[in-house]
Amino acid sequence: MPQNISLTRYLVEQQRIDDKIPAQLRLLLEVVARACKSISQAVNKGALGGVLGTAESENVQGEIQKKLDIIANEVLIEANEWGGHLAAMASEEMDTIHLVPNRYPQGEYLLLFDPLDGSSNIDVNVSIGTIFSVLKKPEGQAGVQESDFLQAGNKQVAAGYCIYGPQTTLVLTVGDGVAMFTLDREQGSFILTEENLTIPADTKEFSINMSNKRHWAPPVTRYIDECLEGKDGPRGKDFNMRWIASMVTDVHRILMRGGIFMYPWDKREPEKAGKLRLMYEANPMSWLVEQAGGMATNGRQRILDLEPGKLHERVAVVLGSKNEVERVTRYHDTL
Ligand code: AHM
Ligand code: MG
Repeated sequence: MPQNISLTRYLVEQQRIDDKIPAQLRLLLEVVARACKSISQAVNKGALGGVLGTAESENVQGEIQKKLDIIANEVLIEANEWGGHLAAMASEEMDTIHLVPNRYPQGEYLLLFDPLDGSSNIDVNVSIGTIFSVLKKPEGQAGVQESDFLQAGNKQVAAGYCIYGPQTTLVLTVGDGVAMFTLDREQGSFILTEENLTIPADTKEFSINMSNKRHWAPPVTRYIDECLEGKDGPRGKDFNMRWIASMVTDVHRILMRGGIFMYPWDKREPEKAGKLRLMYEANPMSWLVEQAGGMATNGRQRILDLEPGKLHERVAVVLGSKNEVERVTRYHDTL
């Protein structure tokens, strides 16, 4: 791989290939990356920057907001409002969509994000991240409505996340494989550090919040029980478990070395499909995983084919190494 390719150069070169990244989309991705750099700085300062702890507010999901949830949300909005590449934004932290103010030109893209995923890890200095998904505004209409955002994940034109961990790393797809960039703080830019990330089809590592076991549906219990039986059980091998409670970090591990991640439906709130949000958590992560050769379902159907009914819709998530996700999905068919 050539050395020292910045995100900017990578995007320009991608744009030259069949105009794969139109100019507005390139600008959008650069702006999101710039916003992630600011969020990364705020995260790094921690207590010194007065950014830890809880704010006085709740978001639309009824969750108490952390100061950093709000800061990250504002950074992303302010960075993206004026460039002329966006028509509107939607976020986990905002009840409804945020239109680009009239004083700025309107672009053709819609941006969705979870500004700070893994909020419960902020105050304990464990990796957290920003997840984003980009859609095109439907053609031939003036203005933007919330319903314009309700497109299946297979309509995404770009998706990615930035993880704030020991390194700050941006992982991106525009539908042609997955590329990874590491923030070089001296240069102040994201540098390409890996291309064509690939998830192995088999794994010995699963990721699920085991404390919810008593609430799971039978196919999930069966799958995990079989893993726990180890090499003397039906799977014939020992499994390891990891659960970081930041989806962005758990999925990053899977992109790096394989594994299966699950946040399944459970019976505590049967009307909700699960905890995670379809449009700005499951869809972008599912596309990245598929682009890396993995698979993502809600236990029954491909996540990217689900037609969203509302902006903050929740979904059960099973994603990662293909053969394992296929197995869990098969168990849902037979139980
Ligand atoms: P958040 O977006 O409010 O941070 O919530 C989503 C997070 C995911 O990152 C993670 O996989 C999950 O919630 C952890 O949930 P739990 O605390 O139930 O294990
Ligand atoms: Mg989240």
